[in-house]
Amino acid sequence: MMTATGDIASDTIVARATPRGASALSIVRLSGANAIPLVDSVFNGKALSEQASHTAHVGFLSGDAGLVDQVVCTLFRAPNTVTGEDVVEISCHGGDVASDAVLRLMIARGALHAAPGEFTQRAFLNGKIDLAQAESIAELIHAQSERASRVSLSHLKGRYSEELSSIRQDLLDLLTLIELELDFSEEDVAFADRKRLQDLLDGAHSKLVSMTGSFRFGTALAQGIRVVIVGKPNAGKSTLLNALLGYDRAIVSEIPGTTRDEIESHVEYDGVRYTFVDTAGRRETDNVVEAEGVRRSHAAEASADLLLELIDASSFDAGATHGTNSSAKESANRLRVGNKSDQLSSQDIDVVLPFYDVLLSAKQLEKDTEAVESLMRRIAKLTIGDTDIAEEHQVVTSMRQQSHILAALKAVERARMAMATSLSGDMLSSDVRLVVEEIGAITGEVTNEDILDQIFSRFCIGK
Ligand SMILES: Nc1nc2c(ncn2[C@@H]2O[C@H](COP(=O)(O)OP(=O)(O)OP(=O)(O)O)[C@@H](O)[C@H]2O)c(=O)[nH]1
Ligand SMILES: [Mg+2]
Repeated sequence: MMTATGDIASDTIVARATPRGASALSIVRLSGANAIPLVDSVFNGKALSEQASHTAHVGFLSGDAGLVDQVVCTLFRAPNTVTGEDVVEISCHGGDVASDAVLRLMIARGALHAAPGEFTQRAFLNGKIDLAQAESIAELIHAQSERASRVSLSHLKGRYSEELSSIRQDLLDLLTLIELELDFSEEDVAFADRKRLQDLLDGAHSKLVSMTGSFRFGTALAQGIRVVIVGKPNAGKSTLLNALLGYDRAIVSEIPGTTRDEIESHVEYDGVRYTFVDTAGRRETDNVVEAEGVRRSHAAEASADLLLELIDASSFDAGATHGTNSSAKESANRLRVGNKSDQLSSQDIDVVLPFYDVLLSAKQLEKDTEAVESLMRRIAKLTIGDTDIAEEHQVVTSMRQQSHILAALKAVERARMAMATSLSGDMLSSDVRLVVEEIGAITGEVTNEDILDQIFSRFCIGK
């Protein structure tokens, strides 16, 4: 585990811990070796430097220009603090005036204004949290739904990191033995239990596979899902949007070309935020306003995670209706939705059914919450896959982590191969080492030196 450098520990940083704007209270927070004496020098009340950790003290702050505010200072002494350094939280009066004055006072006394994420960075450098936890703090702040914040919280609690660390530690132990074998290669000894290594690699493999599999869900949680409704004028796009939202957001009319501007609204389903975008109908038009709408709807398609291609199934014209030329990015899913099924006889339905992924009546959907629910399920399945993830703490939400997990997975696969074909211990050890490094990178553990340390600390080989 890394420790803080002298430089960082001696710099005391300060920042507003609550957002700007009107509120009952604001909090200004300091962290660093000088945090307590610094605040003490402007605090009229008890001598803060003599007070115990985790205590709160009321008093007045005053600077050269006089009284600044009446405040409560809460002291947290290192190492049991959020950053691992001495921390003072100053609760002052709400609004920007008081907190700005407190901030200015602290900076005048020598505190440095914190850079973005600097408190968290110090927590990491002081070994209070690992990288995955640091990332989860950022996620938590930006969480778009309750479920997203639950996942971030469970990462923060550290079980995710613990599981990764324990896989890594087990592999590291075996790696040590494999490397020891290499040192004795002429004598042909085997210290490392191959069966145990095989089991560990298998275990790591299945855990990593389930983690990468959760990334789609993790990203959906973190960023939401964008669903764009496209189709010809009058297909019923706006009607479908309204049905999905559960209220009349878009104007619906029998006049083709009703929707000109894109209309965007959000729905939370199963903890994920879905943004639905209603667009102008696709057609050639001389009307400049409508033409601009059509141009924009093509642009909207490019940003979609899923395209709902709506087609008026009641004016079904076999052969003609089904050519689509969309500019949507290749990866976007599509769902071909036949609309206005209420206009079809059961015979018609049999005929048209094979042409669509879903056949429905947007108009009836407005009164049928169960049908909306089933459409949402379908949409969720297409965009996220399995959302029924029990092990919330294993959900991967960061691109950085995902790339290390993928790299670790590749190395695990190579290591298993090396075992199966009993290639040289050299190959095996370099692959296992890679797995250890990649897993370590997720939580920010240092690896190369680790391995050396372990070899030298556990075994006195004497050479
Ligand atoms: N019978 C029937 N009519 C529908 C259904 N869905 C929509 N409509 C009607 O079709 C017409 C067009 O609906 P809109 O939702 O405005 O269609 P749109 O695709 O948004 O059209 P533009 O905005 O012009 O591109 C309206 O008169 C709706 O009432 C449906 O399921 N059944
Ligand atoms: Mg419309």
